[in-house]
Amino acid sequence: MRDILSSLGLQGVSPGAFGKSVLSSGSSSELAVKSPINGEEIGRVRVAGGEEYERVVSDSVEVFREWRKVPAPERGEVVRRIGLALRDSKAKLGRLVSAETGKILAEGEGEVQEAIDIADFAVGLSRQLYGLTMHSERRNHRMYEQWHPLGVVGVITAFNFPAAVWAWNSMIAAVCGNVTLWKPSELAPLTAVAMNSIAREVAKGYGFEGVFSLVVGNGPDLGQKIAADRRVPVVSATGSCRMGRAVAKTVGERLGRTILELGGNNATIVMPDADMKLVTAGILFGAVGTAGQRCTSIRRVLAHESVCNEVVSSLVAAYKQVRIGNPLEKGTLMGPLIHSGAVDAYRAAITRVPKEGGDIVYGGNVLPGMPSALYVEPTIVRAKRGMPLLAEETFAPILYVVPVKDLAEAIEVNNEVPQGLSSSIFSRNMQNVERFLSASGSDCGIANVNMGTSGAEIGGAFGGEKDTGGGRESGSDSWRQYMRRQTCNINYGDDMPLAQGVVFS
Ligand code: UN1
Repeated sequence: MRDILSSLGLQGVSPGAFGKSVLSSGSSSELAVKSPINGEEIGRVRVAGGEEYERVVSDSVEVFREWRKVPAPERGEVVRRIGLALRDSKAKLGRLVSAETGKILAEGEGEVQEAIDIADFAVGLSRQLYGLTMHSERRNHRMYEQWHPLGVVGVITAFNFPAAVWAWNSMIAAVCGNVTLWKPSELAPLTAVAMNSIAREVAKGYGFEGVFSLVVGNGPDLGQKIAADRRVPVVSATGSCRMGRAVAKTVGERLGRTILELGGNNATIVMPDADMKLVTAGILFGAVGTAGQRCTSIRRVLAHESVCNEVVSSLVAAYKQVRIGNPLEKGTLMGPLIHSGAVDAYRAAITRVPKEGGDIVYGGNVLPGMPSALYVEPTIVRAKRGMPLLAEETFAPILYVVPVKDLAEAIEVNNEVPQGLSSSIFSRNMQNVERFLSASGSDCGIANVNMGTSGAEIGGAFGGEKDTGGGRESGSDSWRQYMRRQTCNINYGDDMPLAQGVVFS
């Protein structure tokens, strides 16, 4: 790990404030980063103090003034190079993601791939920031809309996707002509420093190092500073609903924009006509992948009562095969949880299961004798509709299987939680599928068929409704949120006709 860190430029205490240049003085407070794999310290980052924050933001504003003048396809060229640089370091970065978050290597590398993919997407997008042209109702007039960059985009990310979520935001923001101010999770700042440094190094070659700035904090202070800062017109935040509410309130007070991607409580519906092989494989990845710590993780299975027992027994058989251990070792499917607070939340939920009328049919224990105290068993609970636990997102691998009598009830249960990120259905019946996808079907931002709820591709818009916050990041037309729309009217005639036929003379 030490070699990997030093080859990514992370030796000793890494600086935690990057504006137009690396700021290393200022705050003396350091963040020790411990790997959840074995509790060992893998690195240190200096926390950005108030003065450094000020410098970084004023640098960002200054860099934006120039960056916005660079033609979008040229900005795309910078991002293309970043994608190439990420490819060169994919293996190392993937290992660092795994070491810092505890996700298995395949998922660590997959996350870096997600960053590469969005860079490629953004390159194409840099030539496609289209606006519409409308026919004016006034003679000799032209009306059209164009899109301009907004400025400094604040990006607050969570520990579980310490590379990809920043990339979704910053690669798109960059081709749109914005600069990004990143505040990563204090649980995964090393990946942030490494990713950001790669982007900065490439941008530096074009004289624009400060397009990608970074401030590492410890606790909510810096996030709140960003939320309150009028120099940051848009704040994209990923994390808990509690964090999102605080950010939205502060940004809302100054009438800024937010792009929120908050909690999920995702369900998959299993109909009697489903392909059980797909059901088991899809749910296994969705519920156990990343140790249940994706906001898209499957938390609830809504199984038709006629297949509920079959679903449970095939999942139990699959769960028995899951190798839990060091995520850096080949063959491991599940690593540790991120920290002791996550283990406490897992335990607290497990304790509530019988009290609320549920039955633990698999797992339920924290594993002894592991390299750290953060390894838990993936857990399957037979649950009943209405259990309060079902409305909550516990960021751990606990899966609730709820029997439902028909599709209508399944959709109701799918939608009766506060969150609305992702959802899916397993069925080979097109009526079931289309009803699930219809306006009276799933109310979530993502609706999948014959697959789980997690593992979205970057090409689609990513995000969800209700308590998930309503934001959309990544693909499709999410770029529009990082730009301001300007409607332009041009009179190329010799008269002054007014709209709506108004005569003013
Ligand atoms: C998250 O957990 O915040 O769809 C993002 C997925 C990943 C992204 C998850 N591509 O599971």
